[in-house]
Amino acid sequence: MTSRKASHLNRHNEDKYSVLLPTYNERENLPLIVWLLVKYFDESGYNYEIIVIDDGSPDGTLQVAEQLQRIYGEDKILLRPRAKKLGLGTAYIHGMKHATGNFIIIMDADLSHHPKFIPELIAKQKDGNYDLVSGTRYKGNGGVYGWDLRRKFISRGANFLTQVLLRPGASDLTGSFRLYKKTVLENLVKRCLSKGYVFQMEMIIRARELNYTIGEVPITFVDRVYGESKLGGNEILSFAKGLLTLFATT
Ligand SMILES: Nc1nc2c(ncn2[C@@H]2O[C@H](COP(=O)(O)OP(=O)(O)OP(=O)(O)O)[C@@H](O)[C@H]2O)c(=O)[nH]1
Ligand SMILES: *[C@@H]1O[C@H](CO)[C@@H](O)[C@H](O)[C@H]1NC(C)=O
Ligand SMILES: [Mg+2]
Repeated sequence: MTSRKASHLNRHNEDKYSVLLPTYNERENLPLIVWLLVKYFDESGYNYEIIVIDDGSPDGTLQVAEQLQRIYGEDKILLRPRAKKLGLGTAYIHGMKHATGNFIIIMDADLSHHPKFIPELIAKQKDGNYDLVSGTRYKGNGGVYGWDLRRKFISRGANFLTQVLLRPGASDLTGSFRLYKKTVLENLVKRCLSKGYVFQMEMIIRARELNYTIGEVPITFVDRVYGESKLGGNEILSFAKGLLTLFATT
């Protein structure tokens, strides 16, 4: 189907997609990710809004976001900043409170998640009326680019360990490129206690517990080019702790 045709078809669709973009020091990445989001949404014709949740980035990300808001309009770019870095989990909850869409898309703002996959997430959701659709790096054409061996090993290892321990019914647990029905996401975050990398995983585990249906779409994940990576020994340790806590409590 050509994009013009799709755009024509979807314009009268009642659904609205709220994209939550948490940012911390993403000054270089934000203009491009927003431009790509606008491009793919305009092409497909779906109604959308982009909610930027900046946690007091010292690099001036919020000022960049304000400029983008002037360019694309206040109905398309919503700013919901917080004064300081309070973590990803609460950033999603904060952003969600202001979302007006009946669907929520969660993704990283560092260009690791390409907006070109969003129409596929949406199509998949419609296909089976799934409660949530998760991008997966571990199925079909999915994959990871730009990671060194150490990082690939850690990610694969974490995923494998979780598969064995928790049998979650989804192939990519630590990824964070997902589409949720808003009511489903609200219900899930209420039940999720973990922080950091474990949060994404707990969301899937809880979804499984609540018998939510999960669709999957292969995605490629590209390592950030701009900005600093934060995966260190501390994160790995807290991930292991979180995983064991989940194992013990489910
Ligand atoms: N609002 C907010 N956003 C955050 C926070 N921590 C990270 N982010 C954003 O969340 C997304 C994912 O964080 P990343 O730092 O890319 O995490 P990662 O992909 O696991 O690690 P690297 O890309 O290797 O650094 C990015 O858009 C970050 O800017 C936070 O405390 N608050
Ligand atoms: C989920 O489905 C199982 C098996 O059908 C059932 O036993 C369980 O009560 C359901 N849980 C919820 C929360 O609906
Ligand atoms: Mg990243």
